[in-house]
Amino acid sequence: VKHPLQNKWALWFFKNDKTKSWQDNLRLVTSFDTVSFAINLLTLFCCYDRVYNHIQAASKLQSGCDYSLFKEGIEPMWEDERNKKGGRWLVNTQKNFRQQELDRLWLETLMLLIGESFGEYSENVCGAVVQIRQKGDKLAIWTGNASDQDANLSIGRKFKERLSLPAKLVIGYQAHEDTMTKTGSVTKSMFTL
Ligand code: M7G
Repeated sequence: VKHPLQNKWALWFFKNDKTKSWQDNLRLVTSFDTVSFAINLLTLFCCYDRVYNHIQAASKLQSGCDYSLFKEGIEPMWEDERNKKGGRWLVNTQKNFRQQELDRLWLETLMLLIGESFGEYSENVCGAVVQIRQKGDKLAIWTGNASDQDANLSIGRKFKERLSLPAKLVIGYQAHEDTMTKTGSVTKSMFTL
């Protein structure tokens, strides 16, 4: 029996090749809408020792790479109609965090999305991104409407709680519009948790 998921999801991979444009570095890996496919995929993400595994754990990617999981039909970029007015809850991690915790957090995030864990606000969720960076890896959930404070706060609380982040680690919600046009290196958060 093929148990359907509520949404169809697409996994994307970004590899930083400076000779190409940002959008040309983005590749669709696969899309799926069944529970069994999702479980297989999640298993691949955590079993990174196998040589035949073409999907590597996030922590094993090179610096500059991203994975994104988005609802089918939404491209993992600011320009998409469904992201344009949205924003993201951003978790900034410390350098030493990658080996210990990053894969666990990415798996939890994928399960939150695929499991439609945000109740009435699951519809506001567009996708999630993990970014491997020298200066500290990043993990984010993207939502579709930066002005919908109730939805975003509820999603942010659930995200922080499910990842079991230390209470002192502050996560911020940033509108893509602000990220896009930022002048300094830090985008101002609309709210923090
Ligand atoms: P990043 O990879 O999100 O963070 O953005 P990083 O600074 O830690 O590497 C780096 C750059 O990638 C941005 O300044 C943009 O030039 C480009 N970029 C990132 N995103 C998410 C987008 C996007 O959605 N659309 C476009 N056109 N460029 C993007």
